[in-house]
Amino acid sequence: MIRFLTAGESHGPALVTVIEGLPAGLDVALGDLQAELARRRHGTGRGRRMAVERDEVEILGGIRFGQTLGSPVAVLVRNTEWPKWEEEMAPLSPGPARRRLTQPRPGHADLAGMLKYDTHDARDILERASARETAARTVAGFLARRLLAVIGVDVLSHVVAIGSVEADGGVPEPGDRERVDASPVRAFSTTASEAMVAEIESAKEDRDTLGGVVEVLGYGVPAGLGSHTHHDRRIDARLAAALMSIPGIKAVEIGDGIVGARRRGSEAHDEISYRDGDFVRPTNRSGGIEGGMTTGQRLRLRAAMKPLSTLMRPLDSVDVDSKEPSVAFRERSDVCAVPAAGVVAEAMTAVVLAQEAQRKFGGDTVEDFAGAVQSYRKRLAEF
Ligand code: EPS
Repeated sequence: MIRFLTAGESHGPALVTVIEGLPAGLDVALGDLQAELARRRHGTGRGRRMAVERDEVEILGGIRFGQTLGSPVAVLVRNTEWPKWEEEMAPLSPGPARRRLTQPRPGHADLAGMLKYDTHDARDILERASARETAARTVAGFLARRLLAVIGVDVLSHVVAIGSVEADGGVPEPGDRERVDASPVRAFSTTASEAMVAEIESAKEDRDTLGGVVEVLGYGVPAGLGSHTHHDRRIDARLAAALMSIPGIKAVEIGDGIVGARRRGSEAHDEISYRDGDFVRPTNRSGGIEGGMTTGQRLRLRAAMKPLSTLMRPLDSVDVDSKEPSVAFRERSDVCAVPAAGVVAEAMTAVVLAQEAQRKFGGDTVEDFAGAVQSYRKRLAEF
């Protein structure tokens, strides 16, 4: 089973991703990985760091001559901002910190983390709670996507809401990736994109922050990934957990999950017919998942992100040293990170799809894997 771990603090020297379980023979190009990391940095509403951070990548293991070996892949993403933090984040110097952060931000991991790990410096917590870590997840997502590409599966996200501005309902196809990425907020429609940019500019002027909603679409996903047979094999549960694990994500919807709950059964499902040797559905309200298994229809998931909790007009808090009322500390931050969250949501979705595909089809080499998928597709065609 493919699995991955990441390590590294937001302002530490680097992030590391270790991903294992990939078959041998997967083509990997450094330029493509760098391009994927750049997609995550882009977007109106990101702070100054995103303009200067370069995500310097080094492959440390698992890849030889541009192909995976079947051994764990280890990738280092250097924080090019590290020189500014060398003292404050020094791994070995005895300290102390020049500035201890003692007024936790409501909505952030600060207070719960300080209580749990017994520290009066929120930096000990926020450095790892920071969404910087999602750069390392993007590496894992990139490799998972390479595997999915072998069997013609593609994953694409777009932003469907920023604050109170909603997109008009258009859904991109795989060929629309460049168009979505060209939008400063990764929205599919130009009108929505402009309104979302205006919403972010206005929040920035008010020194406030914004959340929003991203939609993730999976194309070419074969029927039968995941399983109804056990709680932890249901792919909707696994995808929801994967998306919910992204910092700031507070709700996940599969297909018409939320609106569907208000409909009658006669209006809530996707009727089945048989045409030209295939089972077809006139609608896709399920979002491509029934009974914890993919149906072969387009996968459609949504993830809602809360507004960022680092505010330039900080909320009320308490100083953990004096216990006196205070306002939360301020850190350099973003106004809105929803466009980036979409790229991370693609990565997490790709990891789960690759895991489930590999669980089903196995294979120590890309050829074994592709061969198993091909014979399964043949079986489905003859069903
Ligand atoms: C983040 C705050 C900002 C973001 C950062 C996440 O960082 P800084 O405080 O260094 O300016 O830029 O995001 C990234 C570094 C990234 O790569 O996405 C936070 O508080 O979570």
